[in-house]
Amino acid sequence: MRVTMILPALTEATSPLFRPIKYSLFPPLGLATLAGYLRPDDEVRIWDEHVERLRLDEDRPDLAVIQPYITSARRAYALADGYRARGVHVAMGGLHVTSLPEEAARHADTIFVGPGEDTWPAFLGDLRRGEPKARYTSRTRTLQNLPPVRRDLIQRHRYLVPNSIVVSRGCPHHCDFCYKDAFFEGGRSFYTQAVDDALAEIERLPGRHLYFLDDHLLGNRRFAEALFAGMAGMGRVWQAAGTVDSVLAPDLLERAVGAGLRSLFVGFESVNDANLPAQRKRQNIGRDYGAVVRRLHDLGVMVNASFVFGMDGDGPDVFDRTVDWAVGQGIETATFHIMTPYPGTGLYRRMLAQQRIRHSDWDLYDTRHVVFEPAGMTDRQLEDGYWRAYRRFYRWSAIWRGAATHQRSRDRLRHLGYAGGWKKFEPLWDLVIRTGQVTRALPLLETVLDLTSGRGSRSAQRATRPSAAAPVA
Ligand code: B12
Ligand code: SF4
Repeated sequence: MRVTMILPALTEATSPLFRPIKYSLFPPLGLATLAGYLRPDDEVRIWDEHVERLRLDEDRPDLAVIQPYITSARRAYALADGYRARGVHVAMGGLHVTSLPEEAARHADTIFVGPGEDTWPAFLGDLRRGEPKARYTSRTRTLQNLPPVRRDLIQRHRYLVPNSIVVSRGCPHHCDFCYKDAFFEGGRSFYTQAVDDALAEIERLPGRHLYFLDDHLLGNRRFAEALFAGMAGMGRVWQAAGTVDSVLAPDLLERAVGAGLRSLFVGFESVNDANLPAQRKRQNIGRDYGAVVRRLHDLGVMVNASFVFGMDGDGPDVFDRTVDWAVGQGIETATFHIMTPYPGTGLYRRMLAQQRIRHSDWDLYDTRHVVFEPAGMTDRQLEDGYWRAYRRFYRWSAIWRGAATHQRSRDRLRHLGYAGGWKKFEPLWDLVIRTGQVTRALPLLETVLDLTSGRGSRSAQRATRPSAAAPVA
């Protein structure tokens, strides 16, 4: 069987003028995971429109597999329509399809609702027998006995972070604005690989650097402890995401650092305590955010802080307050978002009931545009404030001020290198991407990440691997 798998891009990512580095960070891991279920004699290719031009006219496979995110849905549907017009069977799945199956079904022969580990192999069997169904809905949630991810189909040289990896699905929490509950509805919403399988996948990855794309790598303590114990001594440096409560949990972060954690994405979401209960962000309520940052920094872990603007408790002062706090804490990088009600989420239902959704132009659901009616400010104030926050946080004076908060000179240097490197040299990154040299920058990233006093590694030596740790969650 001939199969083409496509990750479509939003327009900005394909611009001939300027392409932000974030679109050349990670390969299409979801598609490479699905490709693992194909047979060795199937002829398969993965096209990632973020990094290459698609050659559609010549392409007439037996099956086209397309993965739309909300911002690329329009492009995904156009590609799907084109393939169907050429008589190709089109399959679509993933987060956006699960949120809006009826919309996606208008452009596909088969759609998948929820994660694909059970439904995708069932579909492939049906298709080979000539009996594909129009819709498959996931019921069985497990990461046991997965075929290996087809990393051989990934063009590693096109990505700064070719070693992205996921060892779990979902998260134990239920934040109102998050896509997670909608995607995993009808089954378990947090489950992990067997620790030995995760370690084997890590062993297969060349080089030192890893980026865990798991929603919450620290979400299952037993799994995380066993994973970190298994990774200790591998000499990896890695980045991941975790919640504020997991950072404060005793002795878990130490083990992560001992296994090579050097930077953590943390969802602080809001410096306004009043916003948290409405967003069901229970794991953040009453937590001392300053203590979270200090604990990470004390262990040599850089912080990538995520903030959402436009919650109902936010007024026009929220932007400066957030940036001042983040800079004052010495947070190295920050990601700001305008609150965006994704279809399928609790937030979307609430906004819809209050008639506050402005439109369904998914292109603009990119967390940079206001798509709902804010309570505490105008649309203009919200969008301007969002852009101002980025400018203020990443101006050199703020980067210097943030770096100066660190006690150790290596941490100050690392702050400057990392924050400056990401945001101050975007045109240089653009050039590096266009000349196909992006992987050459990986050793630099590894060096900057590893500029740490390494205090945490000692604690990890103490960590032992629990014996009954294999299948967890
Ligand atoms: C890495 C990442 C990115 C990367 C690159 C994406 C890539 N190369 O895949 C970058 C940095 C470019 C990025 C950018 C953005 N992202 Co992003 N990103 C992610 C992240 C953290 C991980 C994605 C991933 O690799 N997951 C691991 C793989 C294994 O899972 P998967 O891709 O979902 O695939 C599995 C299933 O979905 C299913 N499946 C998927 N497709 C199909 C198809 C078929 C036929 C079948 C059967 C099954 C199936 O099976 C797969 C294997 O298990 C997710 C969060 C998350 N946890 O998923 C957000 C996420 C996908 N991003 C999101 C958003 C909003 C964005 C941005 C708009 C944010 C912004 N302001 O810039 C942009 C624009 C994206 C675009 N191009 O349109 C949202 C999407 C919401 C939605 N409803 O679509 C997410 C969920 C985060 C969130 N806030 O909720 N992102
Ligand atoms: S902690 Fe993060 S991944 Fe988990 S539900 Fe909340 S926003 Fe979603």
